[in-house]
Amino acid sequence: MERYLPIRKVYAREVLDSRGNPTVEVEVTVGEGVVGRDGYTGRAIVPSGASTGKFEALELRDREKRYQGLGVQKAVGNVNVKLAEAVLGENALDQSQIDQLILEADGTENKEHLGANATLGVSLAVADAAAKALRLPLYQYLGGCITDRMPVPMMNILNGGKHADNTVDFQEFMIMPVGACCFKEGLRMCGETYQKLKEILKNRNLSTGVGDEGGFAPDVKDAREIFELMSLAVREAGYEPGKEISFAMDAAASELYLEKENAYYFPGESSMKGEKVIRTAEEMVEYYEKLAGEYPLISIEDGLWEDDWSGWRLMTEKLGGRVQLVGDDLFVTNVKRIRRGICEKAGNAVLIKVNQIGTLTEAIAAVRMTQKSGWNAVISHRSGESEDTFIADLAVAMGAGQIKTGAPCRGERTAKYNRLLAIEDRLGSHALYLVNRLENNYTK
Ligand code: 2PG
Ligand code: MG
Repeated sequence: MERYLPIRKVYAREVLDSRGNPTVEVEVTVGEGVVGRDGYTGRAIVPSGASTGKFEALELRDREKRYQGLGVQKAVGNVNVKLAEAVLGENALDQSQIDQLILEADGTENKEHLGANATLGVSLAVADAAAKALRLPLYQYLGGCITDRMPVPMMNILNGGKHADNTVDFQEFMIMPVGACCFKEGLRMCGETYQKLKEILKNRNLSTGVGDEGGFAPDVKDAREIFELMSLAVREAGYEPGKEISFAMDAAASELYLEKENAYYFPGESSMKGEKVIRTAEEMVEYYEKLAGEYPLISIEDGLWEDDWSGWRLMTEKLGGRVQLVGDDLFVTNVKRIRRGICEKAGNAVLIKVNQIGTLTEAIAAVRMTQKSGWNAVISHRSGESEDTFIADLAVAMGAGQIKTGAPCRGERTAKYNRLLAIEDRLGSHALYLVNRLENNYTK
């Protein structure tokens, strides 16, 4: 690395996320001059999940009285003392070296010493500061000079599971504008469908309140009823389901899995139907096969729980040829688990969440391994988010082709969509949309 851009200051504070829980914000100042005069300051706010995978890097919480134990003062202190010590004076342009120093300062496999919320905050803020110092947009700094591929939004319009207090057991129901000509038009198509869905729910006296990711959270019976509502909303918005807008879902099945019964329990469906609804792994796969046969369902995330490798293999065998099977809790953005998935043919796509692994370099390694094997990487937000838009730039930088970042509602979600609009604007006629395997393999 020829140019030297020293890290001059690292500072963290406790701020709030979209659920009102504390999280870590980090500011990193770089530059050769006097701090505050001619330095450049990058910043990052760390997201936080609700349906977290058990193999994720550790999010350090204070476990004290304030904020019901969820304070992050220890993580903040770790940034301000240990991580600052580790990276001060180092070259911000050498991201992998910075992340290596962060890993060494922590010294554990899952970041349990300093907390992945501390490590990630520093890692992302360093990249942001470096981009600013070079006067490059972040996506270009991360992705290089030929960075032109806009992601297809995987837009959540109906929330359930741990993200809402309703009867919907699967966590996320999403739409993907696969027939759009560009990101901006895709966003419009999704936004219009979202508003139609609201009208439909209202007319049926169903709740139009929203869940953690901005999707509606009505009490409905089961996945079929939801896909019917979604199909209607798409049609009423003037689009053809399957041709212009396809469906995706995140079952978040680890949350439904009962170890004692080795099966998946559907509490909401059970209460709505007045009978206990429970499905084995084989029955889950059959259920998905039926849903994908009846509706334009092109992507299923976490269809089975996070350590059911044989179930995932079965699901991939039966469905992998026509449906994108995304591992979130299964892979946790961890190259070791992704490698196993690729070898065992368990899944065919990976959800990438930067805070699951705790440094930018490791997250990028996960994307690269995924893409190298011919799989799709989907860059994703967390259910607890902020106004930080790093993942929008990351999705473009990685040429990921897909981004999951919630509904067209709630500022922390629209911040990412609005950032992508600005990026597409800036790319102008160079911007590409839907030129990937998604189009070839998974569009019905
Ligand atoms: C998921 C995410 C994001 P959480 O399961 O994919 O949608 O939810 O951040 O709660 O893990
Ligand atoms: Mg998920």
